[in-house]
Amino acid sequence: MTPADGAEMQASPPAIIIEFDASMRVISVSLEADNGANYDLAPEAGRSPSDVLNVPLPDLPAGSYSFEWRGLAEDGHAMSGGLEFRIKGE
Ligand SMILES: [Cu+2]
Repeated sequence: MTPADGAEMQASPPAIIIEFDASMRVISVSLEADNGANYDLAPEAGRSPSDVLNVPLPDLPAGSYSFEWRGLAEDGHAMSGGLEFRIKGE
């Protein structure tokens, strides 16, 4: 996963990238900041099955962020996950 869960970084990452063990149809993603801001994001693959979730990010201000995804595995099982990261700024 990029960034790693719990990562602290100096600058906004260009994207969130998560590699799956098998193909996943990601249905929704969400990114929420600790100031309550929500970001409207979309996976690069849209809702097509892929073994990599790549979510391009806007330039995010300093703060703590919580990212979540939900999807369906190839066998139809509902899956979800997430990660948290912090941007410290300059
Ligand atoms: Cu399953």
